[in-house]
Amino acid sequence: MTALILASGKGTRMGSLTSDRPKCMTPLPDGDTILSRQLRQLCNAGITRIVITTGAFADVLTDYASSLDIPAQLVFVHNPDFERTNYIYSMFLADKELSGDILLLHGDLVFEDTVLGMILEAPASTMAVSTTLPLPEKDFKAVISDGHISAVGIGFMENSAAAQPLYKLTDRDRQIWFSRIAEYCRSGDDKKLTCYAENALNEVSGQCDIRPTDFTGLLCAEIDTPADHAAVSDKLSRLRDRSVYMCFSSDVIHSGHVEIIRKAAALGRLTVGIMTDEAVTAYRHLPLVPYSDRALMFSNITGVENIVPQSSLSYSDNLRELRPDIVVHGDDWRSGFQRPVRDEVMKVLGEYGGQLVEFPHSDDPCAHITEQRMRAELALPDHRRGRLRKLLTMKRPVTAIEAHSGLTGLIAENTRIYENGTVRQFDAMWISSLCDSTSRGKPDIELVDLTSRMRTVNEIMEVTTKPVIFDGDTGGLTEHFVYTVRTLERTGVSMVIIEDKTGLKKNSLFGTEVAQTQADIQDFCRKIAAGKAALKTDELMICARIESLILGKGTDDALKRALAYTAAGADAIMIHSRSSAPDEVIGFAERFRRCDSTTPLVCVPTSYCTATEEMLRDAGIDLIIYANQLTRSAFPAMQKAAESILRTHSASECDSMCMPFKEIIRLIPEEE
Ligand code: SPV
Ligand code: MG
Repeated sequence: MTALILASGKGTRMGSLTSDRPKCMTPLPDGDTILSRQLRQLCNAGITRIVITTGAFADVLTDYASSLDIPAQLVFVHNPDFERTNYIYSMFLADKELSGDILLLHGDLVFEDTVLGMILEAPASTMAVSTTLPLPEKDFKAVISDGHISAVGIGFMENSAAAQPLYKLTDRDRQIWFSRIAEYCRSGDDKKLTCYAENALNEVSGQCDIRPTDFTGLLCAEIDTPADHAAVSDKLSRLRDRSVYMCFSSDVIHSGHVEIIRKAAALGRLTVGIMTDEAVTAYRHLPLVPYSDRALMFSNITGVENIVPQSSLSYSDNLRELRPDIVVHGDDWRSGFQRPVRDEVMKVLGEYGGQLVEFPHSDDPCAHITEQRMRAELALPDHRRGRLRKLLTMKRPVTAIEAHSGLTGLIAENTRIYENGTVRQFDAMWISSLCDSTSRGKPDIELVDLTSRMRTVNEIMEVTTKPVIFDGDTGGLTEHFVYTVRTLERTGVSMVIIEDKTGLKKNSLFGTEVAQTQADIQDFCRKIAAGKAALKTDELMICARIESLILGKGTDDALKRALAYTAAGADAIMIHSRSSAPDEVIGFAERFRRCDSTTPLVCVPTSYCTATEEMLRDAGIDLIIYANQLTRSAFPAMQKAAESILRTHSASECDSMCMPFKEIIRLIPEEE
């Protein structure tokens, strides 16, 4: 690519600084001049041919530029009429030296490498603009409509942003603009030689595709006056000391990460925040690679000076503590669920004058494939089984929702809501005996055999990655239970919950309306111990479910059983209740916690649905299971649709209750 530097002007506003040299030779800190800095930056960016237009002090400029030993071909185009023409005429004269895409810049422009990189990487023609800087009094403004620059000028126009004369022009757009410049310069009208070249551009901008590149937060400024010179020199000397912050939550490092880290490190001293396991779990899934390993991986990338933990999706705590000059992020968070996080970052940066710098998000196909592979790993039994136990150590409360088919499994897996910059989703799935039986049109009395139940489990596991909690009913005979736990363990189930009932089991929500017998404490303890002894790993959790409150035996009995069951080896205790208020569950939880502060406590708020997660967590509950809501909500919807067809003799009314068929056929994407 060829660069065109316009350096013909006199720079009269610079006073004595331009009495014996052109403005582009004005000195900057570190022994540079504006021009030597530009030339070095262009060469570093890979530009090998640079056309410089000269005018005032042409010889001084030519000798100076040639003496710089720049590893690029320098071509000088002299504008002999520089006194009575504007740079539009220099561009006209330089046209014969140009071909293909070009970079166009004014010789008095000082910018940092990052801005040049953004311009060069832009996918189309582009101009440097700042959407947040105040509009300058005298300098360029660009009108942006629909993501395109439609006009550039110094007058105040609607929808305009501060702009700087740094462009990349594709071959096509260069030809369109320069042809109109040629018409201006050949018109014989003096006014067309003294106007801005952008006047010609504005007449043809509709035919061009020039997009803004936002340099907000970065140095890109013209030097027109000694005051500009002082301000820019000051900013330049402070560039190296800037502090920069970024955050990562990824399990893998791919080229996109290395690239954005390189760009961030070019802006200053880079601190990388690594999201803690708890933070990643809250919004995505338990990371496959733990925090300490992820921190180590990122600390070894060139450019990373410092690593700190970031304990939530929100940056605010770290920003307030570290007060970085710049936060770097990909521009993909301008929309979507991370938008509120970005808004908060902007607010906190605004509190102390920090800046946000966003780079275009790169959709790296390799990164996508790696991400898919990681997801596939999450679904493997050995990866899935232990995750519930880990989750229980890092999150309270853990939540699970029932699933009884591949489809409901997908709802449990994929349903998310975005709330104040965080994501809420279920952590696990509950394979309810009630819903599994109901979906087969059978009563919940341990009639559906283990083979059929395992088919449901496998169907769900095939299309999901989240931990599975299996409703083991009574666990059956102890002699049978030991085989059940091995089957579940091998399949990758994370927890089996067995209830302390014996004989013909009926659903607990019948309470004492039906005859149900609670198991003998010692017998049930033996079942738990036998199940624990049968396990090959310590990952599948056996949870003992206490039915004392369901059967009207009271909290004392429940507590006595809970302590006996944990002593027998239960990994967790589930307390069940069919009361319409959560009081008895909360009362039990508080008493249990006084005796046992660690064993996870599980509850199923079906009848006491008014209980909030916060309320249950505060009482000491660790795992909340929403045991039947998908089945209970689907059944009336299906029944209503069926009734509507019968009533109206048509599917027309029912259609509005249904998901569009175009959506249902795409609901389950085929694997690529
Ligand atoms: C289930 O979902 O099958 C349960 C919970 O065991 S309950 O229906 O409340 O008994
Ligand atoms: Mg059940």
